[in-house]
Amino acid sequence: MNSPFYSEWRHVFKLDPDRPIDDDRLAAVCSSGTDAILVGGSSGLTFDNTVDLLSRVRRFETPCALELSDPECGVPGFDGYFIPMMLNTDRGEWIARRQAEALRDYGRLLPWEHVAGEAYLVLNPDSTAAKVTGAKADLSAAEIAAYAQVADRLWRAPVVYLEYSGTFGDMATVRSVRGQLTQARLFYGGGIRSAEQARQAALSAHTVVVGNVVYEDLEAALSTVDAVINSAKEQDHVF
Ligand code: 1GP
Repeated sequence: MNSPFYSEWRHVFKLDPDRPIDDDRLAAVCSSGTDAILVGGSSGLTFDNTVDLLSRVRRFETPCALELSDPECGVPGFDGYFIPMMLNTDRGEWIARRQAEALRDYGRLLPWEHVAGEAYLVLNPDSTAAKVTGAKADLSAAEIAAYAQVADRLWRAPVVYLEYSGTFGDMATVRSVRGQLTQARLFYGGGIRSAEQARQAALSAHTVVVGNVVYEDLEAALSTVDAVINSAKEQDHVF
């Protein structure tokens, strides 16, 4: 079996189709040396704004994947698709119901060799993602580890995503989760606003996702790319 499309990704910029980004900023982000552009957001995604962003990113060679949380936004032509499944919510619609409805309607159209389930743990209670999904985000380290095992060992999800969106997470917890995973790849996202935070995240997770800072401080955003790639090289050298 071929390696999954995301298996080498260390650094990813996440862009939100619902947030304006001018051509210069988009060019800088896409030409930064990042491994991929991930298109996704917690609200305001439509078919039209998703197509628009994809077509603009396509002017560059950087791979581009979509987090497909709303089947209405199922735009063809991405290099890969992640289907988010929420771990820490009591609302079943976010665990499997919406996904089942999407597959009922669109499953036969999906390029399955480029599709991966993404088991999400939303850990910032103030984030839009937590509010939209009703996530119980205030978890102890032991609870986080247990949810990660559900995803990795029981669901065999290929990706576990620790989502601290908007706030920088606890790296000791992130490292501990990575150490317990048996087959899943660990994505970390949340609150990275500097090269140093990016470096710490790269030492803790397999893949580092950088979002908001792209829109707020481009220079800081761009500095995260080298920080992650260099940290990855250091680790490869050591191990
Ligand atoms: C959001 O995990 C990503 O889904 C990145 O988080 O926007 O806080 O960088 P930030």
